[in-house]
Amino acid sequence: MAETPQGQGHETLSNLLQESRRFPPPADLAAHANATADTYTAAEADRLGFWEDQARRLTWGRPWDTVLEWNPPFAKWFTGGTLNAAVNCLDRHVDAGRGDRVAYYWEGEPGDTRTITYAQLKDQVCQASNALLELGVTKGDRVAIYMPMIPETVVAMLACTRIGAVHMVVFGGFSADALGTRIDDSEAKVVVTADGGYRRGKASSLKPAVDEAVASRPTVEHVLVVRRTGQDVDWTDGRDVWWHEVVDRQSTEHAAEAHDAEHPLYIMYTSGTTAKPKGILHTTGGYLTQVAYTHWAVFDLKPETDIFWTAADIGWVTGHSYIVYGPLCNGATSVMYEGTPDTPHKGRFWEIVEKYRVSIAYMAPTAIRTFMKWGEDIPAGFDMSSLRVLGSVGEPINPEAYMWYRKNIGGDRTPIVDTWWQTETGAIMVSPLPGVTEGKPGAAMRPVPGIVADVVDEEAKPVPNGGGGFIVVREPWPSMLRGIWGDPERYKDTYWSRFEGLYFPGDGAKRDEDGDIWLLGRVDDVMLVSGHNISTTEVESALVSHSKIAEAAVVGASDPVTGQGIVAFVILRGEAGDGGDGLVKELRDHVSASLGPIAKPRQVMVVPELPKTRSGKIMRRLLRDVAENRQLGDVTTLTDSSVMDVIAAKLPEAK
Ligand code: 6R9
Repeated sequence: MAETPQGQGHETLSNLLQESRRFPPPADLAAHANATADTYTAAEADRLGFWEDQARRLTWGRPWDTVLEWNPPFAKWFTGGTLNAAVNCLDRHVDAGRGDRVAYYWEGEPGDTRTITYAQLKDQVCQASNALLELGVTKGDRVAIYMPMIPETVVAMLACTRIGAVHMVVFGGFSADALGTRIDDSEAKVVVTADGGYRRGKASSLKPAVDEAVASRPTVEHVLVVRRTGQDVDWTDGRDVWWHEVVDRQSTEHAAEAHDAEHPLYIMYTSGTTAKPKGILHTTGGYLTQVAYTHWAVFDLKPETDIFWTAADIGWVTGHSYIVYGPLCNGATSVMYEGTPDTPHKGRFWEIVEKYRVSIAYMAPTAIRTFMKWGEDIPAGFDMSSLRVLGSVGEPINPEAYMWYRKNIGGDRTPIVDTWWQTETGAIMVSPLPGVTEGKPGAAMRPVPGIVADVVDEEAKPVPNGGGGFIVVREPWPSMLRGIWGDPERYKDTYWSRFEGLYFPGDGAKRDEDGDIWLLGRVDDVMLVSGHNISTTEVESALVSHSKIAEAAVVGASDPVTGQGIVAFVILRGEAGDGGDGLVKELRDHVSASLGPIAKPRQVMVVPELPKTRSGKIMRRLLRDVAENRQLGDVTTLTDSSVMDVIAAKLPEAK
């Protein structure tokens, strides 16, 4: 067997960290699965033909002339074709007699609920489209959406796409500053917001941040405000308008135009775990094709019977693709939840699963590790027998968390699909198929049909089984980003310059002995200790596999002897108390025993919280700043910027 050359790519440490159990697809699921093993064969035999077949899931105004125009690194899919995203999400289902089907069961945090059918959603979207037109928004204009998780957020997005405006959703937890820089970059003309929303049992405000952000930003002509909480808001006459005053009086008729397949659909700023946020641009035909296909194939979605729930925020790409566009294109019934998982009690998610009989649930490992911390008694109190497929997204899922999820949420019955993708890829790229692939805790397994991804070493050579390196994508895919808003050079530099002719997502990966793919975290987060590349993910998984640890974040801090030394920040499980006297030694020894002495942390610090983005990704660069006694870098994409003060206060030696 060929070896990964010394010092190149990642060495794979995790041989000892093996959860060797395997979970074949349940027989009944496999027997009726949407996607079968043949799908891979079909897609390999004629990749572009396969994507054309998937594009036929959509309703086109005019069919495409050319499936792919590829001028590396710029792709155009389905050129010559026209379609309207809102029509694909709504009108065609209503026209086919499915208007009474529920699109969303919406659950507000305080317990208020709304049930919205496809016909109702279509009417609301038409009204909002007419309102945006009245406010002067025209095709191609950018509209910022800074909202809580309420149905109007979806209505606003679809109203934009209906009239050909480009939405730019900013996570409602971000600051005025983060909103402002995104408005600057996208030159948004209108901001859609709400007075506030409910989080952690109380009304939080949004409008003051918008007021602050738009005060010095003349591109913004209007602020359209949904009344959600009823709290007092400052008002700028002429600029600010209430949603209920402007939208509700509009006609529910709006004749939608079919836009070009490559017409911009939305801009989404990346989570920025490592650098300044980038405005990722997605267009219409290819994006909808791949989100609809993957939602159907990866989750085995049966629109007539499934209740689908992505427990994520719409301000994250996961919400765009798998709360809004994928489910609606497929005519699915989804659950949408406004608030936090521990309000008013720590069983809220499972109560929602029980209440709506959720059959497919999709969430992030960070949430799963939080539930682990709270203990298995909590989910045990609810009937979750309706669940049949579980999904994970956002970070590598540690084998420990996978097993906990499968057992305590999935009743040891449901397959788990660990889906790897990015804001930039638009849709799922690497994932098991629940009716085909054997589940392997911690592995994302293989590229979905129609995607050509690989693991390569420093020289772009494919690694052999057992080898580590970088994940790359070899061929353009329908939902790929079309660029970085206003910055084509940065697009080329960031994604296409590392390896000639290959898309470089920036993640480390390995292939195991079976050839299956494991993701190992951001390359920027990889540590170099005494000449060895060590993945933060693997050390974190080793720490989380210790019975006292719920969450861990690991960084490489500069070290005079070893180049970098491993510094671990850990959160204890509830039942572990203060961890006991010998905790630090215990953990260092545990990592050493699991992965080898080279991976033994130099320091271990117990902290109450970790700095995270809106999608729950740990911002290791900030922890690195702490570990190296530096001033903190950009904190605007943190969900809660006070976390860094809490951590610094715990670490006298790191201040
Ligand atoms: C969808 C989303 C993208 C980055 C990506 C990678 C990490 C996402 C993952 C995963 C391992 C998975 N990531 N899913 N790593 N296994 N199943 O998260 O988009 O916010 O742009 O983040 O997230 O590092 O490069 P985005």
